[in-house]
Amino acid sequence: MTSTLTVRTPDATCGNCQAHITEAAEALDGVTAVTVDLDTKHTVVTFDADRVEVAAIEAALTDAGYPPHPVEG
Ligand SMILES: [Cu+2]
Repeated sequence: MTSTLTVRTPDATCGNCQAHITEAAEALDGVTAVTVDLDTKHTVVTFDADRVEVAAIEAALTDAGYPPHPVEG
């Protein structure tokens, strides 16, 4: 089942950060799309919930240097 995870990644400041986050998340089996919005600092990960868990995605972002935070509001 396709799911999306939206988190805040306040450490993302430029295109390189976008690339690093995208690369880290897409390295996980089951992640199908990643978008990083540098204005809102929101990262949206589209994934197959049967193949990868939210915790694994969050761990991958943290390992890459961009610890995810809950989206406010
Ligand atoms: Cu950067």
